[in-house]
Amino acid sequence: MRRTLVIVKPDGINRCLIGDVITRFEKKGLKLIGLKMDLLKVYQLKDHYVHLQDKPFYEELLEYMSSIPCVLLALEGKDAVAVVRKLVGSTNARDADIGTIRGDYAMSVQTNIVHASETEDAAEDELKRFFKDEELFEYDKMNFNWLYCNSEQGKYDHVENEGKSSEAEYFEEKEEIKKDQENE
Ligand code: IDP
Ligand code: MG
Repeated sequence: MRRTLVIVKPDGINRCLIGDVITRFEKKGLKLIGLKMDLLKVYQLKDHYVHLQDKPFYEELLEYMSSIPCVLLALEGKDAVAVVRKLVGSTNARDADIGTIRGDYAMSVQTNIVHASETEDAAEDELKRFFKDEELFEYDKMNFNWLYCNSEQGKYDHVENEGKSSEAEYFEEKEEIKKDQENE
């Protein structure tokens, strides 16, 4: 399972979209493992947006992102980083696909409702930047078995570790044990 960061930005808060944004991720099947409101500090944002420091809109971006509190979500799921980026849509909300958060709710390249980590490495760095270890939770979710098949849940990892290569071999072995037991 992978983890990723989403920030409901100041325009998302002002446009009363916190609930809708969380609902979209929840309904997709992403697991909420951290949630909080925070006024982002300029020093945090300077790290967060270091890749944009030479852009003409950089100062305005820092000002906008630190203007009022944001809502931060840590989400977990298989391929969570890519799945969440897909749900969020492209940066310029006017070009974003309908059905995505930005495509459905925004009109701007800057005030585009949410931030979502771009890569798995970035996600790990960003989660560390905005969440303390004790603010991220591990817990069982009731619908987990309906969301992922057994192999996607890593149920056969131990078999592979024992030198078996596949789910099929695991079942073959289980069948053999069953037959042996019947013959005893
Ligand atoms: P992303 O949010 O889709 O990952 P990035 O290129 O990483 O896009 O940019 C970070 C944020 O900077 C955007 O979400 C947006 O708020 C702002 N931004 C990006 N490009 C522009 C621009 O051309 N004008 C104004 N703001 C921009
Ligand atoms: Mg980005």
